[in-house]
Amino acid sequence: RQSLQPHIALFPTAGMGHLTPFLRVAAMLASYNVTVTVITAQPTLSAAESDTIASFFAIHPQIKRLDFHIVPYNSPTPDDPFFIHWEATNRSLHLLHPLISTSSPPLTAIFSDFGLATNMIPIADRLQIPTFILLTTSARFLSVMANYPFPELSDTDANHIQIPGLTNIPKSSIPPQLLRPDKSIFASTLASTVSSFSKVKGILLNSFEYFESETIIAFNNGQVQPGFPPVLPIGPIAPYGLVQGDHPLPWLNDQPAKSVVYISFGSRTAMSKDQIRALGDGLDRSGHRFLWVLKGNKVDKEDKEALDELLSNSFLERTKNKGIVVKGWVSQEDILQHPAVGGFVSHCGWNSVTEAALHGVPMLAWPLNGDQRINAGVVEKSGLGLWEREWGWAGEKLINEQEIAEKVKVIMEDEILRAKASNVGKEARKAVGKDGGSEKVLAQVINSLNP
Ligand code: BUP
Repeated sequence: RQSLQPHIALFPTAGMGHLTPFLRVAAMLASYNVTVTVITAQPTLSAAESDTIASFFAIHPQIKRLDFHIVPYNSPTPDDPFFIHWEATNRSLHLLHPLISTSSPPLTAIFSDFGLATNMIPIADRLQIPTFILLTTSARFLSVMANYPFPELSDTDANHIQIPGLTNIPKSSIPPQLLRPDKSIFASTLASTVSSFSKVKGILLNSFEYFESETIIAFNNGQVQPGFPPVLPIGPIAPYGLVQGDHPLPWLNDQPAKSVVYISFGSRTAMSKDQIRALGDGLDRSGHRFLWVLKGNKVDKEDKEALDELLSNSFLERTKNKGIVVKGWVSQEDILQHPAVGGFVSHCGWNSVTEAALHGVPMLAWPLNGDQRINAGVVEKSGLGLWEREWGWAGEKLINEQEIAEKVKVIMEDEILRAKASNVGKEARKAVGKDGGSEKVLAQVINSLNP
């Protein structure tokens, strides 16, 4: 099984939040002269995923493409469509071995999404190659995962989950589906993944020492869990320069430096109509220019409502000279590095957080689901932004326009916050720059995989 260079297969689960970092790492590996195969589960759930996959392979012809056709799965209980897709992929994974066992040159490692790791490890074992998990969330959320299922809580610590070696985490930040006795797909996938952690060679983090030093150190000192695999910060994983979607850039080019607040809640979060209206009024009241990416439905193919069905004509008319609202895909990486952008209102999907970190853009963390409250804690602690904890999970309460306007003004006007965020940006760029911590870790991983 001799070959001249490593050959790594990468396999993300469904959702842009998973596909994006995998494609970025694939492009990075290819730039180190590694042979790379990207495996994607087909058909994809969202149009954003299929469009992105098509344009990625068009600009990276040297990267091998493996479309893995999954058997559809009808969940007996209602669940998030992205998690149903994960489950379908897991249930189809026994079909993968013959497709990759004859790869040329032979595979030397698999980088798996955590959601597929349990079923991927036996395949890698048969091929006698290591599995790495490429983590799509924060190291801090990994510390929650590593302690799941949570032990029975005594009365005294009923409001916190204990994380050995680190500060405890309030239950109010734990995704509610992990605290309920009924098992969602997310909860059961997590439970099985946790038992796989000890079998992987390493966990690659889209994070960097400065950003999550306490957590990374606690993991690598064995304090969070003895025998845990090394956690390997290689982030913030750099964009790979895909140009796609509706471009608000000509509009941004006409705005003064740092005058625009960018608002996006990621690829799979739609707010209630009332909350959308209050957010619009809050932006208007803040007095700042804005660029708002608006979603009306979790799955983009089903997002059919026009802008004027989600926002009133009077709002659109009133704000037409100072803000734009976009429905559809934008290139967030171009927006966050644009000089006109001075702040980012975000749901704190981990990719969005690391992208804001890379460019030092002050954030207003407005977490709504999943790992996002834990990620918001990282944003707050690192100085990258503000988090108003009382705003709760999605739909828990309606946040009114005045509260929103006040917070937007802070991230756009507070010079101390801006300086702290800018410092995070400097540290992030140092980490991925030449001889930076993350750059060195990635080079070491690649060297360790030389056949
Ligand atoms: Br929306 C949108 N353009 O219009 P997150 C998102 N993105 O480039 P999510 C665009 O998609 P999970 C758009 O830059 C980021 O890389 C954005 O990932 C990009 O959130 C990615 O931020 C979205 O992790 O995923 O989509 O909610 O739930 O897995 O966190």
